[in-house]
Amino acid sequence: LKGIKDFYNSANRFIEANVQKGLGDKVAIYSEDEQITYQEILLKVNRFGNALKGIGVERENRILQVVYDSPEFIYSFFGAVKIGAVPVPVNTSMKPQDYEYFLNHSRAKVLIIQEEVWNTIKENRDRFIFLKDVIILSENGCDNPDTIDYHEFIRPASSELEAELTISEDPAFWLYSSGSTGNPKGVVHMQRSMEVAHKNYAEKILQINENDRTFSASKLYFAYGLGNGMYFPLGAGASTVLLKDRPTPENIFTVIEKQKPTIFFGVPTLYGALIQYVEKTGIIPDLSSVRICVSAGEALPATFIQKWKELFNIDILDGIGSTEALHIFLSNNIGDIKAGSTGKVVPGYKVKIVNEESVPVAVNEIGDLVIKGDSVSIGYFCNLAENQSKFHGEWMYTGDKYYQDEEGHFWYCGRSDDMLKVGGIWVSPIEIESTLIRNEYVFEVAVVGAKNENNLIYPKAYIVLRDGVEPTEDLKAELKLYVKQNLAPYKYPREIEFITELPKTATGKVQRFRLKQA
Ligand code: 3SK
Repeated sequence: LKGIKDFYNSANRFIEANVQKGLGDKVAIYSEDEQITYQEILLKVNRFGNALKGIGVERENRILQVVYDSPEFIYSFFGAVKIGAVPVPVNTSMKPQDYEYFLNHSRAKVLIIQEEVWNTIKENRDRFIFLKDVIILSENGCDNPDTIDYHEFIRPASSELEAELTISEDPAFWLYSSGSTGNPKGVVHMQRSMEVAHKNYAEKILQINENDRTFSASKLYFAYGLGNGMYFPLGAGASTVLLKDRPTPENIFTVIEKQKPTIFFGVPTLYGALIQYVEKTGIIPDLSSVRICVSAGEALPATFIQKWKELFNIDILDGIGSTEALHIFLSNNIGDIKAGSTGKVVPGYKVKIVNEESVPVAVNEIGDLVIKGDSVSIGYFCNLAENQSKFHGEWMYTGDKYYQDEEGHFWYCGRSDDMLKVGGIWVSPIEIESTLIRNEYVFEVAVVGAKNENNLIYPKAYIVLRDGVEPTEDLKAELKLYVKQNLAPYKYPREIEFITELPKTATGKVQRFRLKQA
């Protein structure tokens, strides 16, 4: 047939293939007290897909998902993908105006949403101009007018479904990328994207296999969590542990002890909180099931890697990815960890560090990190300006400043727009932060550029002190001296402000732009 390439539908690859391989009876999902097999997932995916078709959903229609980490997330995601529709998972703890933005911007025809979240936005329904049907997930049956109860929706639907004839470059799902400023961007991913990220990172770096059981503190609606908790384990015929609630040290440790994952995924702030919990309570949870831990989202302080190893005898692999790349493209390796660095290029990706003229810089020189690889997004939906600035042919500008050392390890120096030129010299706020975080009084720190009376930039440190430490002027002087003693003296923060918590995005990234405005 003219105009038709080889067919590829990722629902077949990640769900049906496991049943065909004979894993139908294997538990794929551990979710609270439920255990769900691959065969059960396949039937529910098929029913959801058929039910969507029943209300007129067609290929390429978007389905906005506001769904907790639960089996229903996986059924609705792959049910949509299987019929060629495009699931758009978003954060479940946003404000009403954010959901209005997601619904109108994505032009989703169908919304699947937790009942308590729907209750916060239902009065705005006539503002959702493309939305036709609302499917409600609730604990005890739903009595919301003009909506469809999820269980009623799938109950009459057939559990037999042939996948839509999509190709590897078809749009398969979107994720929204929050960025530090502006409206969220709809990042379009292809049918092949999950397979590529799985092959590159999950197989080659994590060495994931059928015996693994993953547990991600980062939620499925984030690019990081989506791989960690869904398509990495399913792609390997392994299992996933899902946690509906917001992660806390207590529930993370409880779930690990109960469900015994082999791979745990977190972000630096969470590792910090877990370490602090152990240090404060003196309770050392049993993490002996875990063979490797992973961190991403921002640079992981070397001290966390060391402390985690001392407490649990487990390594943390630090890496960096992006929503646009779908998952991690620079990473440390099992048995080859350089604490404080982001490691090396994940096989399957190509990476360059370039100057303002797009020319590669020398070893140890800071520049912009650009990457290419087959899991990189085909672009932002309806956002010409951002597409033009970010995507240059096959290469994508990550917006991160990096340098590479003689041994090929990459070192994070901050976002492109966070670098500070102090007295004509580039200063990395991250370098100052990673020095201050080693100080015994400091719990968290963010460094931004502030302006003096002559509009010249100087580094200012916002510091959250450890519990019980007094925020005195003497301590400020001591901390400045500490930086001067540990870094080139010109890098010391000219000003220090003690605050009770750092402003962060939902993914735990420090929002430096808010500190800059402070
Ligand atoms: O922030 C990251 O490092 C990351 C990692 C994996 C997938 C997505 C993201 C944003």
